[in-house]
Amino acid sequence: KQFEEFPWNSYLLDTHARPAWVKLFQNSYPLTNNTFKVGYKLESIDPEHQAFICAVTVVQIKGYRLKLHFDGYSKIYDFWVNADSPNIFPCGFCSQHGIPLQPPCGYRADTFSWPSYISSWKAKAAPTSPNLFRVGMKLEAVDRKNSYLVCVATVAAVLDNRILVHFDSWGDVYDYWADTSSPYIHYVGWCKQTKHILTPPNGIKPSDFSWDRYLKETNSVAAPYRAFRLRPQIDFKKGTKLEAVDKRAPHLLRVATIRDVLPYQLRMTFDGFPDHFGYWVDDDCPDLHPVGWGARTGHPVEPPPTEKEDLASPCP
Ligand code: MLY
Repeated sequence: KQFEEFPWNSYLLDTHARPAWVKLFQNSYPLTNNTFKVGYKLESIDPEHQAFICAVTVVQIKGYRLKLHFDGYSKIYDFWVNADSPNIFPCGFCSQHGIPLQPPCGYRADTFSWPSYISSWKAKAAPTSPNLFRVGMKLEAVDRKNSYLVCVATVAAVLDNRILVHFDSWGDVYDYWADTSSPYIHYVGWCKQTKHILTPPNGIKPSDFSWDRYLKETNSVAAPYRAFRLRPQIDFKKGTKLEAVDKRAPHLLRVATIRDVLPYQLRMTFDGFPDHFGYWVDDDCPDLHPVGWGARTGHPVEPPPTEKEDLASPCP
């Protein structure tokens, strides 16, 4: 090991704190090693523009995490993912699934093809239950970039047990991939039933919008009620500790504490940093890990800064 492991045992004793229960994490400690290597090419959903699946290259490895670079583009767009991320695919995946691939900068989508390439990682697990969504079906979905809005939406693509949510009348920059069990997607009529305001497509007044008329006009159907398989919430407890990627420095894994819990969400803070550096994340966020994850996967855990380091932190 080239780095010192974070001393969780003594830290928990010193701070009189308990770790968040290991079973609460999606894939607590990975059973496989990260077999990616720097230089490997693959296809990845663009986290900032999810309607795009792009040609990317692994540029850095840290334990079970990898940093990906969009081929031909500036490295300011580089981003980190877990080695088992459901958003990365082997080369050729898009063409096998009839999905357009955004080629490296400077290449044309219609002529680009991956050179023969042998992937060294295992195939993805099969989807758990049949996905009843079909491209073109309508639904009511939370706009993840404006999360107070529930809007008229369409299934733009289907992949295993996920759908690409697209907002009617808007560009695809708001599109996002949602699991069929996501709490952010709802059946047609959900807003009415639960007394939420439904945001209609641009140009239609909320008071004028009617699903019946809209489905007829757009010659489309509502996604069936059974297609929505709302997952259970994860029972994280306030005050417990975990290891979390810091979204402001996504190459770092920090010591964190759960401060608040809401359905499907939790607010965490980073130990040694002021409370307002904390933020809300989904309870199934892939950047939350149990205590000991860094040590097991070969990723350093940043020790919380102490007073000595002259941070604006009110350490006791
Ligand atoms: N104030 C924002 C809201 C955009 C909402 C888009 N959703 C519905 C897809 C804007 O006008 O840009």
